[in-house]
Parts: sequence; C-alpha cells; structure tokens
Amino acid sequence: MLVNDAYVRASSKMAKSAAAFMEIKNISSQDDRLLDVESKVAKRVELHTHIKSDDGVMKMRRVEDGFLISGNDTLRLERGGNHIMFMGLAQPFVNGESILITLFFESAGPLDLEIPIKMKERSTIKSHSHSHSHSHSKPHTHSHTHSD
Ligand SMILES: [Cu+2]
Repeated sequence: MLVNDAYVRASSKMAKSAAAFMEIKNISSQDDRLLDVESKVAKRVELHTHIKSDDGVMKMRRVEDGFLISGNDTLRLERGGNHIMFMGLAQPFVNGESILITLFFESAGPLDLEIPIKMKERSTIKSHSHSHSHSHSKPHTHSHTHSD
C-alpha cells in the first residue's frame, strides 16, 4: 500500500472528534480491504462513510466491513465521503503536529503512519503583511486582507 496526502483535521482545539483523509494506493494486483484503524490519540477510531438519509441530509455512518481497494486501484478518503473518524480525543490537536495511526489491511497487514494535523482555518478571511521594494522606490510595507 502507498499512502499519499494524508492529514487529520479537527474543527478546533476544543474539538472532541477529528477526521483523517488520504489516498491509499493498492500496489498489488490483488484486491485488498482496509479493515480497521487504531490510534492512541482517541478513545475510538472508526471507518466512516457518508450516506444520504431519507430527509436528504448527508450523515456519517460507521462501515462495518471496511473499504474494498481493488488491485492497482486507489481508495480516496476525502471530505464528504469515506474517512477515518477519531472520537473522544485524548489530547487537543495542534496545527502542525502529527499523530500516529495504524491501518490494518486484510492482505497487506498493518501499516504504521505518521500523519500531520491540519486544523481548519478559524475564518476564511486571512490577512498578512509583507514588505518589498521596487527598483524606483524605497522599501515599503503593505498589508492585505483577502478571502479564499
Ligand atoms: Cu465520521
């Protein structure tokens, strides 16, 4: 298995839960299955998916039999879709730090991963300032505010 672009996200430092996202590439030609995940950072770690309920709202659901990854295929864990859920966080998640998790595959066995914590931006408005110089003027400082 090859894991790319893995990260875990909590909505705030006070959050009691978090979700991890990544791409898992099956480098074998044989089908495999992500069965379970373990980590010390939370009381419970579960494989989740989103399904649409009868009233049209997307809800998270635990996946009991894991995620199939066909031979040479890639499983994408992404926001609004399949993800790894951490419930009952043992410690606050701090942006820039990382956590250790273990993925358990039916055929490939356990895989230890260190994945970075990327917190949600507090606001979509970011502001920063920087200084620069032009050939025709003295160095000066601007400040910008922009949203993304
Ligand atoms: Cu979830």
